[in-house]
Amino acid sequence: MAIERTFSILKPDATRRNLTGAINERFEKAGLRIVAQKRIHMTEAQAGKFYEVHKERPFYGELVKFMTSGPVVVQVLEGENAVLKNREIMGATNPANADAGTIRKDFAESIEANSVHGSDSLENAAIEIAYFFAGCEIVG
Ligand code: RTP
Ligand code: MG
Repeated sequence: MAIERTFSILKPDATRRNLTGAINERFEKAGLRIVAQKRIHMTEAQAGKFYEVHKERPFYGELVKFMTSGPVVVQVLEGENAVLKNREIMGATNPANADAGTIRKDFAESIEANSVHGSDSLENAAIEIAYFFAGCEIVG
C-alpha cells in the first residue's frame, strides 16, 4: 500500500472542548503520523475559499461562520492509505449516521460541528495541504 499524506482540521467545536489530544490519539493509534500541525484562527476569506466547492449549498454561509468562530488545528497526516484511512476513522459527516468508535460518533455535536475535516481524495489532499502549509513546515 502507498504512503500518502492527507490534510486534516480539528474544528472549532473540538478546540473549544479541549479535545485536540483525544482526537490526535485516534490518529496515532491508527498508524497515522502527524507530520505538520499548527493552531490558527481562520479569517472569513480563508475559510470561504477553502470551502468554495460548497458555495452553492444552503449551508455554506453557516459553515464559514462556524469555521471562523474559534481556533482550529490544521494538520498533515501521513501513513499507509492515509486519505481513506482518515475518512474511516472520522466517520460519516452526520454523527447520527457515523459508525461506533469513529471520531464523529464519539465527539461530534452536530452535522455542522462535527469535530474534524479530512480530505476526500489524494488530489484534494495535495491542494488543501498547499493551501495551509509551506513545504518546510512538513517534517516526515
Ligand atoms: P469535511 O469536508 O469537513 O471533511 O466533511 P465531509 O467531507 O464529511 O462533508 P462535506 O459534504 O464536504 O461538508 C463539509 C462540511 O460542511 C458541514 N455540513 N453541514 N448543515 C448541513 O447540512 C451540512 N452538511 C455539511 C459539515 O461541517 C461538513 O463537515
Ligand atoms: Mg468534504
